[in-house]
Parts: sequence; structure tokens; C-alpha cells
Amino acid sequence: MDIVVVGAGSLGSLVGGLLAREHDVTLVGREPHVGSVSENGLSVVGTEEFRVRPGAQTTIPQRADLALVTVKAYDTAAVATDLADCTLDACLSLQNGMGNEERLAAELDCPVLAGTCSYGARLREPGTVAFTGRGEIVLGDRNGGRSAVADEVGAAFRAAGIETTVAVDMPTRLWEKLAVNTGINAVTALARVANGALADSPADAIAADAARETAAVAREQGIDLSDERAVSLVERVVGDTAANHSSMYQDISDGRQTEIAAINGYVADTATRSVPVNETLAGLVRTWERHRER
Ligand code: KPL
Repeated sequence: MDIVVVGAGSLGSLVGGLLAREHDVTLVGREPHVGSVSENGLSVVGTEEFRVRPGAQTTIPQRADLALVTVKAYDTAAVATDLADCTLDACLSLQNGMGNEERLAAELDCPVLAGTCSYGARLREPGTVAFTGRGEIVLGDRNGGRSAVADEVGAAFRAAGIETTVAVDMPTRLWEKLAVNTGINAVTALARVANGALADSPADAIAADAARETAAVAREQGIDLSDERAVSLVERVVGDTAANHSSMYQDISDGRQTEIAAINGYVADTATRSVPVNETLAGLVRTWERHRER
């Protein structure tokens, strides 16, 4: 399969690297990373170690069988506009936050699948990505139900040795992932700790409360997500990605804009009830963003 990965940051480089063991992959990202990959290949280190030679460039190619979108949620609208000029058979969003698939589908002619990924990844230096925790990849029709395109993409992921679940309940899965991200990302970013530090810590109650609030908002939207399931998913991902620094931790460490608006901010904005933990976390991270040095 001819796959373009739009967003060769930490997660995009890791998943693109795993896929490149079997498929023709082009990573689209920024310099100096893509220059280093196109010259010397991509090294994956950590949980699995190997080197691959995907294509790597700063612009989106004209056509691909699959566009795998891994950009930050705040860049989705711009990427959707760029991808609209590209001939694609399918598009898969593997991003944090809600609403990405709708933004892509509004611009693209091909089927847009939803996906979730809880792998831990970190760009160590240009050309090298650390695989810091094997989580789960789930993908499927963004509105739920069976999809032949999702089956085909799932088979392509599995052919590359990536354990992948093709799900018929993606709307629920996206809320479950949101519960995980509302529990882990801002808390680890503000406490300056790896995901594993949340286990049995003074902050684990904050993470659990944020996830419970997210589950309550999901139920308001007609999604069947219990408080217990939301909290147990947070605990599972904390264990699976214990050594990983969350993407929001990495964003704050690198002085970058975060995805707070699409995570805790989304829950706070969507809720018709009071969600004080998500509001507090969103307020703290937004305050940091406002005063960060650019
Ligand atoms: O999605 C993640 C993120 O960091 O954004 C988790 C699953 C929490 C892994 O760190």
C-alpha cells in the first residue's frame, strides 16, 4: 500500500516507521527531521529497534492509497485543505481530541476513518524516534458500523506487524480515548512527570476525576461510557506507557502550543454540567500557553 503520513512528529514517525517495514511510506513533516530521514533513513529505538528508509519531504504528494493524519488537532483544518488537492483512496485520522474526522471529511472526497493510538513515542533527534510504549491501535468507520475500507486498512497495518483492532463502535472509542487523554495529558504535563508516575500518586485522583467527568459528558452525548471504564482505561494506559512522556508534556517541554483545546478544553466547552477538574486543567495549561516564550 502507498501510504503518506501527514505529521511526522513523534507518533507519526513511529507509526510511519512501523508501516514502512511492509509498505511504501512517505513521511511529511518539518526540517531538520525529514531531511535527515531522506538522507540516512529513520531509526526506531526502544521497545523495538530497526531502521527503515521511507520517503520524507515537507510537502504532501499528489496521490496515495492512504493518508494517515497524525498532525496536532489544531492543524487539522489546514491539513484538510492541503489534502483536498491530493488523490486518495482513504484517509485515517490517528490524532488526539475530537472533531478531527469531521474536519477532514468536509474537504476530502474519499472515506475518512477514525482511529485511536495509545503508543508512546518521542522524537529523540532528527531521524530517530524512540518507541516508549506499545499501547493499542483501533480504527474503523468514523460513524460506527462495518466498513470494507477499514478492514483493508486494518489488514495493511497487521501486514506490517502492527496489532490492530478494526472496531464497529468508533464514536465510543473516541470518547474512551478522550477520557484517557483528559486524565493523563495535562496532569503529567503540569506535574512534569512520565505517565507511569501517575500510578499511586497524589495526582491519580485528579486524573481519575477528569476521566469520570469526561465519561459523564460522553453519556450526555448518548455514548455508553461508565465512570468505572473511563478510570480503568486511564489506569491501563498509565501502565502500558509508564516510561512515556505524554504528548502534552513534550509540547510544554518544547515550548509549543498544546492540544488542550481539543482535550480538557473540549470537555469543558461541550459539557452542559459543571466539570471543575477539566476546567481547572484547561485553565492552567491555557495560562501557560498565553505566557509561553515563542
Ligand atoms: O495519547 C497519548 C498522548 O500522550 O497524547 C497517551 C496515550 C497518553 C500516551 O502518552
